[in-house]
Amino acid sequence: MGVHIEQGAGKEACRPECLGLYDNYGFNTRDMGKVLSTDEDIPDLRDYDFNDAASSFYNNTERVVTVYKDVKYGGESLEIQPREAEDVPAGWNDTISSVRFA
Ligand SMILES: [Ca+2]
Ligand SMILES: [Ca+2]
Repeated sequence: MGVHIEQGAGKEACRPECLGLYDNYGFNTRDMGKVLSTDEDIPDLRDYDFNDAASSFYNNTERVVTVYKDVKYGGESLEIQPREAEDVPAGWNDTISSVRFA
């Protein structure tokens, strides 16, 4: 399905079998914002105007996904487990620049 960006809140705003990245903490439930849903690798989130933006995530897949602070899978990385849904950890707010599926 590729990459979709829309306004939305809650885990249900993440498309099925996708990783969802949310503009704001708490899956945009406190402050409405954009959610990016993807089922493919994204080497550069600037291509989708979603660079250094994500504050929470929902991995709505059975695959491990790794997110990176720099484009092209560079810099610090964070593994997100299948079905994990969280605010980004300390030091990660508005830093994610690329996304790769295992
Ligand atoms: Ca943010
Ligand atoms: Ca970054």
